[in-house]
Amino acid sequence: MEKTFLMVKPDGVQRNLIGEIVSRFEKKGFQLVGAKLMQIPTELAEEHYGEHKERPFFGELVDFITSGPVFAMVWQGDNVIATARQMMGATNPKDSAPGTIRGEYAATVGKNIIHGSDSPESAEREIGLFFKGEGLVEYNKDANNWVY
Ligand code: RTP
Ligand code: MG
Repeated sequence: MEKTFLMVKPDGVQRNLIGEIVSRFEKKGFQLVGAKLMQIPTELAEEHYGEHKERPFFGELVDFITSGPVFAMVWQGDNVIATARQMMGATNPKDSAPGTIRGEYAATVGKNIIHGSDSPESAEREIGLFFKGEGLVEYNKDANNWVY
């Protein structure tokens, strides 16, 4: 089953949006298989955003993502990587559609609430970086097993 790495950024945690964001992915039908509230060490932030090392905003990006706790998650489901990106909305909130997470809750590109892996390769890399093969669970979600 496809997995992706999603993370509520420090601005989302500060603004009490963890529940709202988790709720959107739960209601969509994806399955949460790992989660933790954590403060990202600088080295991990630099590695996570390594593709942007040469960009002018790199320093600001690392400072921001390490500025407070984040809520790191792994979700699974069919096409979860691309669908989560659609649910997040465009990187720059000026372009993100109403109804998307960034479209509803973010106003600036530097503080855009949520991170999501952008390809199967980055999902595997980021899950490895943040969960190191630990802390993920496997379980069935069949309501008929427990509702009655
Ligand atoms: P993310 O990696 O955080 O999920 O965001 P993304 O894929 O939608 O966007 P990406 O191109 O990977 O950029 C990573 C983060 O860098 C910040 N950024 N700032 N000042 C700027 O022009 C600028 N451009 C990008 C954003 O916070 C973006 O989420
Ligand atoms: Mg990205």
